[in-house]
Amino acid sequence: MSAARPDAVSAWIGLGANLGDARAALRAAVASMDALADTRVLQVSSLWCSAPVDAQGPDYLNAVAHLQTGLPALALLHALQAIETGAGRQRPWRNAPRTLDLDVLLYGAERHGTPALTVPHPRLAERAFVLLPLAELAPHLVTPEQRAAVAGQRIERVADAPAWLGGSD
Ligand code: PH2
Ligand code: MG
Ligand code: MG
Repeated sequence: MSAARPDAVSAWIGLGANLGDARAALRAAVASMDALADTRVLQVSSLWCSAPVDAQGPDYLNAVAHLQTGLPALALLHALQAIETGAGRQRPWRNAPRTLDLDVLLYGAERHGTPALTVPHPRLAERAFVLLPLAELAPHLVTPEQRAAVAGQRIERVADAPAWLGGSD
């Protein structure tokens, strides 16, 4: 684990996968994020199983991780994309099934919009698979109205943290 700088910011990362051994991919991604320069994983949510939203294919496994990082937002994005690539991520079409997806949901209080990165994530509030694990870690970041708006989406908590991060299933 590399020490985060004292001026590091809190970043909230959405993890998802619905191809291959999704649980193993999410578990490995948590370890890879913790190994990034100037970055520590402070908290990881439970593991959730969710129906694809605006997408086709198998059900997803999803989780949210809370990082403390000294990396600037774009450097963090690029580091997450390298982890996705290392996990065999391919991008044949928009929202295609994937071996690993790592999305920057929130980067401190920063509001930032470029073609490469928009934070807060523009679809954060539309997705139960983001809001429910995020609310576990940071209830103050999710309003009752946001929860109510996604109440119709199929999602189920399948494993507690940190148990799902352990070596055996
Ligand atoms: N990711 C998407 C599109 N749809 N649906 C679920 N349930 N989980 C995801 O992670 C997900 C999705 C695009 O990144
Ligand atoms: Mg995504
Ligand atoms: Mg993504």
